[in-house]
Amino acid sequence: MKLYYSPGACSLGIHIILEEIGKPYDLSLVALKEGAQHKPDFVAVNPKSKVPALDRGDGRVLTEFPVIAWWLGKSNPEAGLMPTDFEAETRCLEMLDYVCGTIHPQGFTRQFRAANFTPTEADQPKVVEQGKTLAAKYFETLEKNWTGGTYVLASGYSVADAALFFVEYWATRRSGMTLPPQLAKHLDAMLARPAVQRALQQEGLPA
Ligand SMILES: N[C@@H](CCC(=O)N[C@@H](CS)C(=O)NCC(=O)O)C(=O)O
Repeated sequence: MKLYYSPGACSLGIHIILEEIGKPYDLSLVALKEGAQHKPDFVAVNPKSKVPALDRGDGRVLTEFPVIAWWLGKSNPEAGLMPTDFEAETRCLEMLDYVCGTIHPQGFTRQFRAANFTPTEADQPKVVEQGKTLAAKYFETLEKNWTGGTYVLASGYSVADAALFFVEYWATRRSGMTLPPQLAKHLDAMLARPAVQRALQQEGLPA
């Protein structure tokens, strides 16, 4: 398998899942800051010009974080990263969707790519503030409705934790936000996992 990633991008969550699974895989750098996602060699891999993208080992590439996470979890059952109980699996997919479909784009893409949300440069600081406000609101929603223990699902550790981790990491390391208590504990629990430490180190990111 080969993961196309950019250091500190949302692909970090998939990188963590691969480290948790522990099977051999390669990393292929797509330097977003240099616009590598738009270069023909990567567009041939993922025409959407986004990371993560996962070559499953035979040239068949998967895109979209929730689907890659689900596929990795299901195809490596021994790693125990995708709940087997139907209700718990459904809740896992629900969490993946909330992180990747709402918190990431509405909360953080607004902060990191403000120009995508307004044609007027002078309005960009307002877009960044709006992103922070939304991200804080989404985190509060998770905090108030937390049904997990240490990890976000009541069923235990899963790919959903790797997803929640990357937005928590952005919030605290890039956005200067303070997480509500339960999410702060979740972030700490994730940082204590060797797989998370290895992924951060391999991407050259601070713990
Ligand atoms: N819907 C995609 C979104 C992935 C995404 O937005 N990735 C960002 C990095 S965090 C990216 O590749 N951005 C490149 C760009 O916007 O030019 C998913 O869930 O995988």
